[in-house]
Amino acid sequence: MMHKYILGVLFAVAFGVSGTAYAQGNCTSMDLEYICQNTEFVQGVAADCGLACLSEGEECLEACMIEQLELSLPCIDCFGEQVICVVENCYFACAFGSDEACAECALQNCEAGFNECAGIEDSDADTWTNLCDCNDNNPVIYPGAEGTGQGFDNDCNGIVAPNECTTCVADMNNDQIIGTADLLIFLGTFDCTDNCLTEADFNEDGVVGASDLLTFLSEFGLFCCP
Ligand SMILES: [Ca+2]
Ligand SMILES: [Ca+2]
Ligand SMILES: [Ca+2]
Ligand SMILES: [Ca+2]
Repeated sequence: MMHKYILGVLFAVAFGVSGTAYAQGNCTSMDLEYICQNTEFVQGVAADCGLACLSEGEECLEACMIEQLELSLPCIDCFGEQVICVVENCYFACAFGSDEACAECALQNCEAGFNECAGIEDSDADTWTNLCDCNDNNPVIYPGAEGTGQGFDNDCNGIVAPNECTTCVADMNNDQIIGTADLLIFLGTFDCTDNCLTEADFNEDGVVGASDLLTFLSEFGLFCCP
């Protein structure tokens, strides 16, 4: 009984940590990552296809883009809507004005709608949208961020630097990450009152119980210093 409940709570927490990467709009988190890695290329293809399909409409544009980009169709639909928006609102600026005038007009009229369609947002207001912010729910995590020693990959480079890791007590398997493998080891000792695995008895009161669980949860998902 107890184990089942605890397991549910822990997996809800585990899912919540990884679940933050899922986008709400038409573009999947894989789409957003692709756009982040290939921003200029994607913009160039969208502009070229938009121009090539100016008189032919949305289907032409989608076919043109899907041929060249590794994006899902719902995500490409957002680019189609954006081109229609630009044609409707910025035809004169883009057909007869400078590139800057066209871009400025598109930014003012069509950027917000595109971001909403694609699910692009900056939830933690650190100026990096979820396109490239590897954690858009934490303002000390974004590309190029300084290490804060809290166990996060602050600068989103996939490497945990000495100024990013933290001191952990719950790294049961000693792999410098608090994850589901540690969770399983911890659960194996939960409710133990006799001869408990001492590593899981974080507060050293002889019982692996609720307060140890809270300690475990507070470290879940963190990167630990060696
Ligand atoms: Ca952000
Ligand atoms: Ca962030
Ligand atoms: Ca890093
Ligand atoms: Ca571990």
